[in-house]
Amino acid sequence: MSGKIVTLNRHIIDEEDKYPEATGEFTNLMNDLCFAAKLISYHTNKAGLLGVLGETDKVNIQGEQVKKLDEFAHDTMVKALDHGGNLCVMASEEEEGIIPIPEKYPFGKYVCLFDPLDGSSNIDANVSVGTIFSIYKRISPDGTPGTTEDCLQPGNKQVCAGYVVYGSSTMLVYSTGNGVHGFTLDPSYGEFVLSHPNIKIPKKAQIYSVNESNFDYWDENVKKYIRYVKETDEETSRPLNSRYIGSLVADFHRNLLYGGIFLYPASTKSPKGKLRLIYEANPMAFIIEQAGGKSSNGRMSILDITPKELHQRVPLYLGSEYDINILEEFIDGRRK
Ligand code: FBP
Repeated sequence: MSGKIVTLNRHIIDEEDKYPEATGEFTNLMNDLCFAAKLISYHTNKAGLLGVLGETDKVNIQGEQVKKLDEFAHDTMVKALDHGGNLCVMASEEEEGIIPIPEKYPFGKYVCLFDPLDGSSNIDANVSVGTIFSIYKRISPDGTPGTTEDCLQPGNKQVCAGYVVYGSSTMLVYSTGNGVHGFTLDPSYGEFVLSHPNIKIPKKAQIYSVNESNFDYWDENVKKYIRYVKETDEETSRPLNSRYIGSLVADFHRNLLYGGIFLYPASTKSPKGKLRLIYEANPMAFIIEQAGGKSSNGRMSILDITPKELHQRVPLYLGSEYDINILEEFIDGRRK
């Protein structure tokens, strides 16, 4: 590794120095989040040995059977974040309502929304999974318990977003609005070290990622776009290559680095889409737009949608601007 070694902690402190009004609360919050990620990474890597594979007897608000590792990741995030005095409220994919900060702890000025373990269907097969997080400043009065309204802010109000991918190595990728930076966990000394500074998505996609088994349930214009990416045309570098893992974090991370478009359209099976706006779509949209790409629900940027419910779903498209523009032209009929 040439040049200076920049740990995540050092990077966050340097980022915070850009904000003269900063109090250190954000740095503390990110440190707690980073600790949670290390603990989840350790358990994910050793899942088969620690008896955390398989299901619990619980069903979550999404109607999904809760996996043991889902539950572990959720509990770890809550326990790592609830007592530092940095948060006023949290929300998680695994919890129906908002997660209040216990009265015995101080109420901070930040809000954290998270998907503790994304890609649950892949856990037991040792396929990459992840954690997704989104951070806002509170809008309710300081010093009081946070509210649902604090959690339902549009994505363009995020002060930070990111994800951790537990794959061949564990990486944490985040942005505070000053570009996108990736850190690799060195398990030998337990530090996230800067390995991918200032990530920019390639200008054009070479990959498309979608669950094509839903093809028959899609809107005709979405079908037309998928047929378009599969046609042969050298001039526009088509066909795109098909890659789909079924873990949003893993599919997104690959496409961010290699250049690709991720699609989870609405369908007659899921008329509002499958993926959740506040702790899946918004953080990934923040990252892709910070990396020079574009997010969309087919008509507008994901970041401009005002959430109405905690577990609201949304059609989700993420990729380079060139590819998302073409997709939107198919969806609104400008392209046939
Ligand atoms: P959770 O695992 O957090 O519920 O996430 C949903 C998810 O697994 C995404 O990671 C992934 O992109 C999508 O669902 C896969 O859905 P499908 O199996 O319908 O293709």
